[in-house]
Amino acid sequence: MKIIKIPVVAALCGLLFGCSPGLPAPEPFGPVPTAQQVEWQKMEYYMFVHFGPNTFTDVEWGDGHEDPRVFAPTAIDCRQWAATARDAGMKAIILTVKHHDGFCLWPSRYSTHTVRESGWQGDVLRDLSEACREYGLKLGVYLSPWDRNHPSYGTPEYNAVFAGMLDEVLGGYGDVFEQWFDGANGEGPNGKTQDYDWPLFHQTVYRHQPDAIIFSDVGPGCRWMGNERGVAGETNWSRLDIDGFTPGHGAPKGNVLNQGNIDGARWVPAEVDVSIRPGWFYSADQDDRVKSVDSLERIWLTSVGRNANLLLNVPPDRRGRIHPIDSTRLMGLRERLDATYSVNLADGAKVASVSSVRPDVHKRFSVRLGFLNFEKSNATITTFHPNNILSPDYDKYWAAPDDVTTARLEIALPEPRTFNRLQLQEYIPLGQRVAAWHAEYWDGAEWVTCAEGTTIGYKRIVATPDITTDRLRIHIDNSLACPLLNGFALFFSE
Ligand code: FUL
Repeated sequence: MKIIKIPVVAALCGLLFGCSPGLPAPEPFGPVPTAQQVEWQKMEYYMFVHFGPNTFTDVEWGDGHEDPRVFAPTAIDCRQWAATARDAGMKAIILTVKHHDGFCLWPSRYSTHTVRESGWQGDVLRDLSEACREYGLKLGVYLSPWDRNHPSYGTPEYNAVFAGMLDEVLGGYGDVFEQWFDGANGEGPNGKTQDYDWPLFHQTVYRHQPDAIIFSDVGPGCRWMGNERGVAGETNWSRLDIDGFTPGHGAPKGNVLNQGNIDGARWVPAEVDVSIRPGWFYSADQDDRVKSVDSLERIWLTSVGRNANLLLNVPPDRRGRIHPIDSTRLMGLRERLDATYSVNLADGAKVASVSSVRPDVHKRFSVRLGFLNFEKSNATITTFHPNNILSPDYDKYWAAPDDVTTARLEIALPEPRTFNRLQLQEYIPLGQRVAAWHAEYWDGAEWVTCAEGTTIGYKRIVATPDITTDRLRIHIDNSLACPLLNGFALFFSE
């Protein structure tokens, strides 16, 4: 009896219930970010802090022989760094707890070249972790595997030493959102280079900080984007092939890091690291070469505006404080960004027409019982409605049907408005898809192209001439799978 019961019930259901067809949410396309990588991407902007003996010796790469007593900040104040970062609109600080000279900014028991042996008694990492907590910032650490001081460097023992240092740093100071691994791998004090045990290093990071993003030339959490000028590729895929590559000498070519791989097997988004000064470490003779607000704003467009996060280095001076020139520039940039990006000129707009929308799974169904026919209908669902591109809700997106790889959306503004920045966003939790797009505006007589590009990714901002219009069209000219957009905005920069 039991064997036939199920098919009978199933058959009856088939007869009695009818469900209109529709499409479920799109399948992920290619590699997709982890939840941590999506949250990381939303951070957009954070501070790099290079600080150590080099600050006191005016060199960029200490050789590891410097007397640790040279490290002697006179008025160190990590709360001042945190206050500056917060007021600049940054979300975190990443500190060089050990640079290539091997000097540890915490009193490591694995080294005799640390703050403990220095001219200053304390623990910079402790102070900064407390300051970050106080100011609502996340904390990240840069720990250079290359060590020009440690006697075991260049021998297998060093890998255990380095893992021990990671244990101390990642296990003793609270949450760490990003572990920064420098690719530089030169000779140590005994003239040898080191064969790094990356699997051991990664396991150690994840054991203490399972949610951390690991930065290196090849991720796996995020990648170096190939230059220190602050310029990510105009084409920038968050996908990368990393099998067979290693950080440093074994890394993919610079242009690959800069643009990613269109069909890369792993999700490894780009991070743009650049210094506000010519050098990474503070040097008084560079006080007159701090980047201008204009230059920083250009970097914003070539980093955050090109699907990358911006890690801007602001090195404290010999007092152990951020120099007033640097903080003035940071606040100048903040004012400029607020003046530009806090007013979305697409507010109140509607998508007037769209070439296609993904139908919802239709939630209407009918029940037939003999001659009785019950109709039950939920309101029309608009899960993938094109107006979602104008919604501030990150997880609402417009989607095309599965087989559609080109599209056109026409946007009507409530009245003519003047803009010179156009911003698009793809819904990356389901993968990166768009490979070519352009935008047009109606000039009163015809459609005129005002922006074009290849990739979009998490965020793409394009500077345009000043344009006044009440109608725009976004064309997706090529998408590797059905496009999903969750953001469209217009801004004006004075
Ligand atoms: C490089 C290092 O060699 C520089 O000194 C700096 O720390 C930069 C962020 O990374 O690889």
